[in-house]
Amino acid sequence: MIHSTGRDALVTLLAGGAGVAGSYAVTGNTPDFVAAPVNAFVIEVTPPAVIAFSIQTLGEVGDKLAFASALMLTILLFALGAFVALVVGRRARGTGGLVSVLLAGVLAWGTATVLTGTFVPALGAALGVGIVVGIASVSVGNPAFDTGRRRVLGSLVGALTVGIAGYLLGSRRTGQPRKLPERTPPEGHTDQSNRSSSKGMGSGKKKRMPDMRTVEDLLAEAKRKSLDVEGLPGLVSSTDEFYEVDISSFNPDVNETEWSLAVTGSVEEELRIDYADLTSMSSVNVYKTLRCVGEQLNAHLLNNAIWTAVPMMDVIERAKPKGDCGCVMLRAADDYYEEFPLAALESGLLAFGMNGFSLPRNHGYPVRALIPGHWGEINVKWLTEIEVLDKPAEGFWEEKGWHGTGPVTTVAKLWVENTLSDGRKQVGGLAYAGTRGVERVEVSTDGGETWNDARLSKPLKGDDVWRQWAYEWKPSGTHEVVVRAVDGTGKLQPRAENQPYPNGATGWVSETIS
Ligand SMILES: Nc1nc2c(c(=O)[nH]1)N[C@H]1C(S)=C(S)[C@@H](COP(=O)(O)O)O[C@H]1N2
Ligand SMILES: [Mo]
Repeated sequence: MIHSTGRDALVTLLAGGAGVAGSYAVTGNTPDFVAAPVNAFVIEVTPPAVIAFSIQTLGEVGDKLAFASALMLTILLFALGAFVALVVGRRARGTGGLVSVLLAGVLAWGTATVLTGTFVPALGAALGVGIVVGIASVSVGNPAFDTGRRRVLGSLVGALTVGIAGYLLGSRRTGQPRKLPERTPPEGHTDQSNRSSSKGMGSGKKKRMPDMRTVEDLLAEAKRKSLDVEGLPGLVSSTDEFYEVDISSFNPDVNETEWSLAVTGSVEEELRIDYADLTSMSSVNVYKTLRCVGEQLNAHLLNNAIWTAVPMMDVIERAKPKGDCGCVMLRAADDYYEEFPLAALESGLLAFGMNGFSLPRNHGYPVRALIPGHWGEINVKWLTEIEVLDKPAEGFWEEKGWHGTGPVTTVAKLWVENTLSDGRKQVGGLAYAGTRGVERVEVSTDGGETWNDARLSKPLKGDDVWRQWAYEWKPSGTHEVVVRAVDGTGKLQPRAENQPYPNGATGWVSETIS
């Protein structure tokens, strides 16, 4: 038999769990879910060094740990309220059950409202806690059973039911990306007419002609240029395989009809643009590769997609930015913020499409920033505001000691290792050097004594794209294979070995192959 305080503790924990599940039923995985602010709190109070370690060493496991501890803390918080309600109810005698349920509900609702700042979705939590406390209170009044055990069993069944229902309801997927309409070229437009008319103007002022390539054109180009190497990722990553890095396990769920982007701060005219306006502006389809500064040297937080986007300056310039530091703060719906030089946004894009579809929620729906050549973190997702600053400030990651807004470093990854039918060994991977481009990849099969040029995929037409490489040789015994890239300026990938924190991992990838 469980001792009665033990029983109370168990019942209140179950009620706490039901509260969290009830909240999830209403909100799903969004910031309105009660565990989201607790998760943010956990990240806030975790020392930056621990976060850096978690990102570098634990990766996704670290995220899950943070999430699990947030969930536990939230359950405890609701359990506390349920405990108070049960104690008070017991004092009230006759109407005690009703008092407990009402009090438990009100406490849970209050807690959830304070946590999330929204009071309607908080009712889900109140309902969850109320149901379990209700079952526990009713069982108390029934003399026909061993009330202690019945309370625990009843609460368990109640909590499980709420838990499963909450999980199912909350996991309903909120909106799928939809296929973007094919853009129709302007009247009478062909590449040819474009070129001749630009010459014909003869003003001497070169205006860049709009890039009219469709997503299908780009997909076809990538397919044509891909190396035929078993197991090597393609030149365009599918949306599902594209890596994801977020500051929170709870991504914002922004609706495009309520979304807008504001250009604020030190500007002549603050402006606000909505989704319909943005997507009706003239847009381009481009390849762009993203890489996270927090990844290990040979990890896979490196992908390339086709993005549909509007040049950022087409929007920012309308606000006529002033600003004394020449810098801006990009802000997002998940309270993420990153600071960046205004001048560096010249080539920036506001992306609303990924691989021919509207952006998926986890990659920043409805609109994200893309900044060619820079680490992933400045490619702000769920973008809501561009604030022109008067004096420099620090971004989210920079406050935690990272230097992740600068240009990416050069890297060659060694991702596949094959034995060909003729007995030769084959190694391959992807190489990336931001806007400098990859000029060459060199492979050594003797630990760095001698070097050979790898085959490279033909460069994709774009300013910021990776390239595939592959190399084959006749093996004899064990080989220490080392790869390194040379960027478009002729600079060799740095040899010095460094961990990702704070400037991004450096060194040459090497593998022993026998
Ligand atoms: N709003 C917001 N934008 C963000 C982040 C984030 O957590 N919140 N993560 C950044 C980081 S660290 C990286 S590496 C890229 C990853 O983009 P992806 O998840 O689409 O691959 O998004 C960046 N933009
Ligand atoms: Mo990142």
